[in-house]
Amino acid sequence: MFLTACGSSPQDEGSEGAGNAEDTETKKTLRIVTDAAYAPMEYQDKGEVVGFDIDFIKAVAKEAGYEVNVEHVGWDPIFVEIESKRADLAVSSITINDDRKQSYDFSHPYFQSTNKILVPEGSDIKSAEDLKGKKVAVQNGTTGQAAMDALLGKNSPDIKKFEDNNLAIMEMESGGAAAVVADNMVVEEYAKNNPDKNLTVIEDSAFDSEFYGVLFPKGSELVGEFNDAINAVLENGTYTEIYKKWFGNEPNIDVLKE
Ligand code: LYS
Repeated sequence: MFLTACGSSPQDEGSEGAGNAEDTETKKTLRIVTDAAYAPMEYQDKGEVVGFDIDFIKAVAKEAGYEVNVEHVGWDPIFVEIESKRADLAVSSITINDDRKQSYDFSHPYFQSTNKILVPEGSDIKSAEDLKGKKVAVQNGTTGQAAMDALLGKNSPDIKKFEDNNLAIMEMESGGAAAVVADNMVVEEYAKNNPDKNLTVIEDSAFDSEFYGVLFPKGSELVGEFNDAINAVLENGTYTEIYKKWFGNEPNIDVLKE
């Protein structure tokens, strides 16, 4: 039988096929949680969770020797699932910041990002400063919300918070908000894919440069293994391949090496 004792007895050593013990080991399946409402980073397509982050984490997990099961749970639940250790890790365009680092562990940065402003074409909003006095829709608990808290005041009624970013965009489209503030890739992709909606994306140097990391429960033993695997996919061309598939151009990998 294959699945008896772990420590092999001496007579096993000469037996046929006694090569790599890992070959016969079943790979552990990790439970990965995400908020699949942030295209093109993570979203649902015909009931499947897809996106840059999903291809990325699958490649990294494969490199580290794990099977994965990616589950859409929503943004706020991600943090509950990770803190309670019900999930092994989360990948969801999650910006590495000091606040989150107090309660969670992060991998090395794997993606650079910044907040940008999405507005209808012809809007008089041309900069972050112009958002003052306007209703702004954001996803609750994001760096976009934090940026608006800083700009408009923490409990400003002008900040409309939504459970996911698609709802924030819908709020603007139905006239309930003048703008959406969210990560650049997401608002740029949305404006580009919906030309009939006539939307414009505004950048402003007032928004910080941010880096996404894989989120783990504090003290997770997976962090080291995943950092090694991330380095490997960055170096062996897999990351570049996935990046090109989703964004059509070459990534700047150097910026990820702090
Ligand atoms: N990168 C931002 C953050 O971490 C937005 C993430 C939103 C994901 N649905 O706060």
